[in-house]
Amino acid sequence: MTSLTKLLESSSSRSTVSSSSHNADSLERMLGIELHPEHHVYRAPKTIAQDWVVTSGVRYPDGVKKDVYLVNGEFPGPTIECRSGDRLVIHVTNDLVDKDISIHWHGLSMRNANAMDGAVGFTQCPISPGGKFTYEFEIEQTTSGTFWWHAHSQVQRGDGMYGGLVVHKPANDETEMSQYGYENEVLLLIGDWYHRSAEEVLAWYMSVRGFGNEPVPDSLLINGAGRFICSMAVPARPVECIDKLPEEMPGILSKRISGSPIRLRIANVGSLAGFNLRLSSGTLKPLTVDGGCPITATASDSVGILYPGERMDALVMWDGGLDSSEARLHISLDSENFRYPNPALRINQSFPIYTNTMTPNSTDEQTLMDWKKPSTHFDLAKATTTTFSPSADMNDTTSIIPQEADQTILLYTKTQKLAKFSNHPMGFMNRTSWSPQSSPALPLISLPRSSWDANQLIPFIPLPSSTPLWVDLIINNLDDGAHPFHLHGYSFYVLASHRTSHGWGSYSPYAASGNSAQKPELNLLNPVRRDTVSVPSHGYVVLRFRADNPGVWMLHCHVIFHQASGMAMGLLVGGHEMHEVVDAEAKALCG
Ligand SMILES: [Cu+2]
Repeated sequence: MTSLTKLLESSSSRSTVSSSSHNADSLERMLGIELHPEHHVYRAPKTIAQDWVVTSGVRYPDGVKKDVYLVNGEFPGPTIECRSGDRLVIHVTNDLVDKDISIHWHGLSMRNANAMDGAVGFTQCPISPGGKFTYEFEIEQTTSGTFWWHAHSQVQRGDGMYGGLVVHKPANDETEMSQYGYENEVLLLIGDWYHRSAEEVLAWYMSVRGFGNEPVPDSLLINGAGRFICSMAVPARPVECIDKLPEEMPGILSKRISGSPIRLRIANVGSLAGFNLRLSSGTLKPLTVDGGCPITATASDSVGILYPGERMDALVMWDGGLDSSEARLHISLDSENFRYPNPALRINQSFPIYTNTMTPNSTDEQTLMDWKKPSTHFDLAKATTTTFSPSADMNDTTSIIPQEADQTILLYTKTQKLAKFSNHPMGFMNRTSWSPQSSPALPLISLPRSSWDANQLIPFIPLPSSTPLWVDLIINNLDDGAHPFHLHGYSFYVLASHRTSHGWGSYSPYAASGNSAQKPELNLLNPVRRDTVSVPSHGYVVLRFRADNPGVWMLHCHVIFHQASGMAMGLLVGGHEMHEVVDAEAKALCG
């Protein structure tokens, strides 16, 4: 087989051909995943059942050979499109030879379905090779937006076990298409990429050889495709590489939908880096963050930073130039966590909007980036919502944010290299570095709280039958880089986010004096509601949520190396004796 055939075969593993139209243009390949809101927004809720078979296989996502995870033969895995109120039934079969797996549904509340959350160590034993498990849960009527699913076992997410999950908002008086004024929706799963396996990369990070530096990625993928320049490979880390010809890189969009208003749904599916986005011509108008929280934003030249785990929807504002075959989407990786040079990585990359034969070399690409310095930048960290209380809860007066929380959980997070742990970097939440429950090695959900081991930092939040409590999570970040924290089972209001340019900036409501006693101004008027939030370096966030969803829910940094080295904990909301709710199939996974 020639290398070109191999490459074409690998890049055609995911079907990108639209089935909605029958004219010849519809056969044009596109990199963006075209969504079909019209199939979902007008219908009644229903059950969507899918069979997923997980395997692995050799692919050349960016031209470099790598063993990646496949779901039904695809990388990335299947895109789930549904509407609020749908029931998902996903039958997962693990056809891998020697890897245990689990799937997490990032951003969904999993109400009444804690055991389906996919968090190994918390809510399930992993699915072993040859094993099967059915994830079954209902998406709440009030939930809509851009979500994604990914492995929550070891570091498999870093090797491609992920996919998109879009919950369309049903049309009531009007559709979101008419509300926001777009005709097409396109999903972009964007993330950094490593040429070695995530296990190898993690092992390097955890060894003393890495000096605690996060591994710097090699490449960047959109929907599983990128373009690595083979000559940039580092001699010490040889790769099997095929340079992609320009015409082998499909455009993000198809000419068929060019000029029409387009809603981009963008998720950062990467392992480490945040990124900024920019169009070579035209602007982006951010619409929502995470699970559909509407934000106030003007059309801007560039938008960012979108951190790992976070999502953003934006309207493409055409200025005519985007119709040109030179139009490109620029992605700049945020280098905050890059502490040593990786000559293989191009931090600034651009992807063609339409399939064409022009591909700039890296010097041209840099020039292109400089060519139009953004005059307007929209800072996602400063976003506020358009509604006092996001529309999903408009009829729910109990969701109006109170002046004070009923319970406060104060957290400090730090990566430490301690002599007693042979100087391996370990992530800590307060004084606890998380690792899965051992002796008995069972998920927490199946054990009484009294038998959880010392690596489980899981504050208890009572769930009174009358009114659920409002809880503040204060996360102080004592490290040099940002940590994007993700809470399972909930979304939260971001009441404050503080970054210091120098020195230390932490906050404790219990401090009587000193810098950390200074109470921040809390935004109770129009805070964004998210499920993943970047905690700035030497800064903190104040998050508030109504603890009305019982279960044991994980809270962790979404940087895969931090999560895997212990920067994780949980919250237990209500019910001490939840092990009674675990069903027979889940029990069987634990052998
Ligand atoms: Cu982190």
